[in-house]
Amino acid sequence: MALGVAVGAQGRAPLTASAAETAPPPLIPLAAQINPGQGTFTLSAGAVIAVPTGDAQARFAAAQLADQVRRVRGLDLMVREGRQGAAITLALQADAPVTQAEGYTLEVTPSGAHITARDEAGLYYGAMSLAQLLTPEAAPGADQGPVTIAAQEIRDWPRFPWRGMMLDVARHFQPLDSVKALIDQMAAHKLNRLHLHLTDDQGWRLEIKHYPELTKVGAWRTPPSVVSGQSTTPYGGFYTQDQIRDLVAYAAARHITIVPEIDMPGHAQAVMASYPKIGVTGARPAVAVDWGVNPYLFNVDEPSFTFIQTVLDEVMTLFPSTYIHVGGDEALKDEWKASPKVQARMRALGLKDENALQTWFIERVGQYLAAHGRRMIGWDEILEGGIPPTATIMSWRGIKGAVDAARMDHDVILSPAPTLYLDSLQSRRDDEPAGRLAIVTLADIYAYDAMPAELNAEQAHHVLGGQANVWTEYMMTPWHVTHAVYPRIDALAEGLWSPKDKRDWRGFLDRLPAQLARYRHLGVDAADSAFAVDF
Ligand code: TNX
Repeated sequence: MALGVAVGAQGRAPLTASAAETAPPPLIPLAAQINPGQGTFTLSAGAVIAVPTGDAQARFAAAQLADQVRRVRGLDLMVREGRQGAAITLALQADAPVTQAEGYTLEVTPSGAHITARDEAGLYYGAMSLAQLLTPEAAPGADQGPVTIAAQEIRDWPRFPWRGMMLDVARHFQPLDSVKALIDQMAAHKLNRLHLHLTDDQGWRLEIKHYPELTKVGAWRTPPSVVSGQSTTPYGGFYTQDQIRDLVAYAAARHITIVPEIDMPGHAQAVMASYPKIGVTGARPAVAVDWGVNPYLFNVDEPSFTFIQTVLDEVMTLFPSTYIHVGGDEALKDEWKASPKVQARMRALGLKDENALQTWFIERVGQYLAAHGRRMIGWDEILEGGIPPTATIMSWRGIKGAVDAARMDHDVILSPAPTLYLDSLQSRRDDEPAGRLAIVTLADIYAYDAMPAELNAEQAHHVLGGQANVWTEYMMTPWHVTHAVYPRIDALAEGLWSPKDKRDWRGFLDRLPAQLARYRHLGVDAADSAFAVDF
């Protein structure tokens, strides 16, 4: 592969004790502070990781550390309670030096490595950093046996609290194992929000007990011919509530919150295919087989809100996330314009146009969520009729929506197209798999700063962070999702976690080969076309 700068680093000789002291720390995302120490620490097979008695979360973090070191380096480590004879320790400490949420201290001395944190997420991220330090090799064959790393003290904490990825499981259903594999890598990269786009015109992917047709009908569509040949077997899938509970717990153990999205009032054709009366016209379309923006909208009458609230009741039971995403994007208003009943309701409510009606609609849902202790997120289109008072804005059409909303004292999350749209192509290479026409390279994502320069310090507090979105119109297989995500996730993670003044593109490229080697060991098929551009 044409690795550019990374090639030199990939051919590097295995680390010796003195090289370990000078090599770039193989950390992605880079830590906030790294202070060099004296000497080196060597870890051999059979070494012990000690966790406090009875701390199940710390034990899990230690087990994850051991698992990564075993799979990437081939070293077996043991996890046990009690510090006696331990090479590595993990401990929650109320007075740990790093005070920021999710932060940690990792102290490496010639006799061991010690992680302390004030919260469990910090302990977990300390373990993830140590796993990277212990798997530093880029050169094939140099990555087995005892490992020697430099003595150092790392103090680290996140730049943003919201470090997210969105996965569209509606356009092409994504199997649970693939979602879990994504969660594993998000956690290793210190990302902490997985936004699942669960519903769209092309499919409804979440079992709702009150409305079984949503998954009996709405989860299936006529297969694309490339999949089916001549077959007419329905194409799609959905997650049962038991599967979702398992997935939410799997993510939570890795300090990731799953944020569900139920898209409304547009992108709702699969709902109308299942329950036509919830729509404006009452007509029953088929579940969509094509992409783009379709006309089907939720009605604005009471049965429609009863439906939405009942769905959200089940969603809130399944997903503990404070934030629930209600979409709000790309809702063409034609059906609302053409319906005398909707127009009459609009006038009765004193609303001047359909954009104002959308704001009223979304705010009504937001109030329902607020009454249940949750908070509503919507895409930036929900600003068009005036900002719904309870909304947090996720800005995708550039950053204007985020800037406007932050100035109006609303929290915001940045995920602008095309830069953070991982359905964008990575290169102009002939074998680049299909995607949106924009080319978004690793360097583009690395250069992206989720803090809009337009905001003053007070408004900046409203920026929760950013996320990259994996829309799957083009991604029929888990392989394609993997190709879109890796290694661009590395650039994303560094942008959202590491301090702005630590950003260093060349340094990132020096640290990347070790990460690519980890991907190889873990069977993650990262896109080499990410490097087929001039840096
Ligand atoms: C716009 S981003 C959409 C999605 C598409 C995506 C394709 C947003 C809120 N809506 O429905 O999948 O573009 O990149």
